[in-house]
Amino acid sequence: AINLTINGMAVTVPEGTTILEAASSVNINIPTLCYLNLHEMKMNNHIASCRVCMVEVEGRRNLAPSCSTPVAEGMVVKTETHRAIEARRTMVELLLSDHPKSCLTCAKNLDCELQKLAAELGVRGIPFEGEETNHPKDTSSYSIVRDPNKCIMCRRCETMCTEVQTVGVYSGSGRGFHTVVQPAFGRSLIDTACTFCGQCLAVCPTGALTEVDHVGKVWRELNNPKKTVIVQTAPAVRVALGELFGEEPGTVVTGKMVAALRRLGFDKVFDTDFAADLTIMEEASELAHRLKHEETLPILTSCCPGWVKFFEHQFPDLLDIPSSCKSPHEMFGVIAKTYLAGKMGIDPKDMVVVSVMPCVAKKYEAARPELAIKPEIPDVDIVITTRELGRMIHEAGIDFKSLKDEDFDRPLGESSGASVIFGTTGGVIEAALRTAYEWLTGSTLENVEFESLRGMEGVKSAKVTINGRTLKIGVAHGLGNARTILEGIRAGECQLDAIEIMACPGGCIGGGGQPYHHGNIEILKARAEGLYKEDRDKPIRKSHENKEILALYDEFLGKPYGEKAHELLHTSYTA
Ligand code: HC1
Ligand code: SF4
Repeated sequence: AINLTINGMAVTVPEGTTILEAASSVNINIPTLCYLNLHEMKMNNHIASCRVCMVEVEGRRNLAPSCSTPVAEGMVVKTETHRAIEARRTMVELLLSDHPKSCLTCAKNLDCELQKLAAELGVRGIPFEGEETNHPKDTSSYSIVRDPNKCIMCRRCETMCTEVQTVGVYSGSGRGFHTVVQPAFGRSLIDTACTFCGQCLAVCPTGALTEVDHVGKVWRELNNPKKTVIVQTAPAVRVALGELFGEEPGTVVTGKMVAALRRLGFDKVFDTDFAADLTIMEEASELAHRLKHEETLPILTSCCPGWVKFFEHQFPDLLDIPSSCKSPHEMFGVIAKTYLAGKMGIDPKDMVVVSVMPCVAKKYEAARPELAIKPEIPDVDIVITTRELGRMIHEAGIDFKSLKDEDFDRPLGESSGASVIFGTTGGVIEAALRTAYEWLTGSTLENVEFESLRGMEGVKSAKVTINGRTLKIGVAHGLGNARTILEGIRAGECQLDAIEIMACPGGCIGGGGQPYHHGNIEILKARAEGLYKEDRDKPIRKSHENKEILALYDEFLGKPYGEKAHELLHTSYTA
């Protein structure tokens, strides 16, 4: 252990700790900008480029960047000297000197870390008048907008994309004033291997990376009297939306969210969770089918569109192993435009399905041509993120906190606890096991909670014995972890039978469309806990016990994994 003093306080920390971490362990906050800390996910931005976290270390002539300076025995650190504060303010002023001053109209207004720092440090003018750059915006994709003029070269996006996701879309190019972090050869995102996972925009401190905004499109449909506009909400939205209205992370706001969606004018409010139960019926059947017919294993979950894009692009030789199930919100869309439209007596052309998702890749997924009933009738019409829904509620002047809880519309509104946990890493495979176990053994699964599949560790595994055969289950979140597993499969070294993969660290709760967590893993843990709580509170916890699902098969779909289910609920992949 190392002993040092920070602002006169004695502090003892393990060797290798940085000054920043040591300070934070005694609740001394040093401002940061380029820094990222998601250690448990092995994610650090080490470049110390922004110099905003400078502190004074006794005996050293120069200030030290606290994020990258390790502690040493007997060190005396001062974080609040006039010199340190002045240095920080100067760094922020320099960053602002060539930064667009369009904060009022920026998509990151009030969420921008640079703006917040300028406010906290009391920047009242910019002494250096720099030339502003004028790079074109990249609006080539369905998911992400890149505005290079707002890039401050912190390189968090590059760390995220290259080290955590191993996709490697971004790198610094050009020199000096004209340096910019961008895809190689200045390509548009759509022409790269980008998976649209949105993790780069989740960590971008400024408005350089934001989601494609579909709020206007939703308002237009809501105001079109010819259209029946229905909405569905993803599992992870309900434990994060409240953060936009002052609730603690992880607060479950399902009832208020439903009430708010009705106030916004949606004709029906449904739950993607219903379709998550439907996905389990299909996926568990597919697993049972592959086991029985000794077909290819492992089976991989396929509900995450960032992950789907990743394996299509990077592992085109393995396209036969992922499950053929569409993702839950796509399944929901297709059921709404067939079964529900029929029940309601409306033409599917006049129905608009809006998905509220924690994810920006879902925007791109909804536009995939094969995920449609006909070319002019997509399964899902519009996807908005949790943040965009929050904005609509603010725009409409709804007092979210005072709303009384309301329940989803029926049918297609009922869901099990299994479907709720889809939103966190490990949840999809846990949900699948609850059903597969009972179907394959014919006996009741008493303890439905698979502890070893939970938590924030990057790769997790468990063994489950079914009819004398031990199934090996794996979970990976973050595409770098997924790559490790896929390379094992390609090399024939992977012993796993069923694997869940989610592109975003933490799963959907950490999606690129969620309220910004600014690199704080505790927020992800709180959201996961919120989902596990909702699971525990549900009267049914297994997908195959959902009565509305059973009725849907009875009245409309026939058998799980049967002919009609294949036609509507399954898809295929392209290299
Ligand atoms: Fe997800 Fe899913 S869990 S992919 O993370 O399978 O986005 O929440 O809606 O579709 O259900 C996201 C979440 C979501 C789907 C489901
Ligand atoms: Fe990389 Fe994901 Fe960002 Fe695409 S969306 S650039 S894959 S981090």
